[in-house]
Amino acid sequence: MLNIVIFGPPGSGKGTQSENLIKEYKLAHISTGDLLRKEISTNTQLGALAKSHMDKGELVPDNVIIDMIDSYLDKNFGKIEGVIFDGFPRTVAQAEALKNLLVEYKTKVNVTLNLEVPNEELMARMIERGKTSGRSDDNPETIKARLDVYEKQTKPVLDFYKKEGVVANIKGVGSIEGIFADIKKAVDAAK
Ligand code: B4P
Repeated sequence: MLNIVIFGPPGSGKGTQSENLIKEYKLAHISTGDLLRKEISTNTQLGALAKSHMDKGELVPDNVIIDMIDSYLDKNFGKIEGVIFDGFPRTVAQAEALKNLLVEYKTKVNVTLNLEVPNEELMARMIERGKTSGRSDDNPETIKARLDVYEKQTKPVLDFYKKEGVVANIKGVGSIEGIFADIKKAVDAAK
């Protein structure tokens, strides 16, 4: 199996580059952000809970997210050749839970792609995206909160994966194709 974590601050291009990864490697794609937005758009109880956090730029509670991943793996394992984890894990507790879940399936994270993008660029991208995305979290105030949450709660996940020896740093500024070429090199080296 080939399991990839695509990691980086909000707006760093995780979703964008995941689309390229899916085409290239025929892997399953799980975006916790997309799953949560689907719950919101279908007005579920989980969606209402998620929205109350996402609109403030906060993370959705770990137990909710871990349950989503657990049930996804439970339903799909055996049918897939690997997974792209996009926007997950976002806390050290989530990273530990993922490690334990993958051990159950006798597999592991092969590579964590760390997309590096300066904050000014992130802010500009998300403000631009907000003009057309309709995402209620793509406004300057919430973006600031999300960047702050990233620094405090999500960045430590990188140290977790550094200890595991699976981090590949990728410069996330430039053309989407150019960035993907670097990603491909890192993934091929980890296979
Ligand atoms: P996500 O849906 O994961 O969204 P994101 O971090 O904002 O975006 P991403 O990095 O995928 O950026 P994209 O490619 O779209 O999370 C949203 C929220 O959900 C979180 O704030 C949190 O509340 C909640 N959540 C999700 N997962 C969670 C978890 N595990 N635990 C707890 N809470 C969770 O790119 C952004 C923009 O940049 C796009 O418009 C794109 O076109 C543009 N772009 C991309 N690459 C570019 C490039 N090279 N140059 C110029 N522009 C580029």
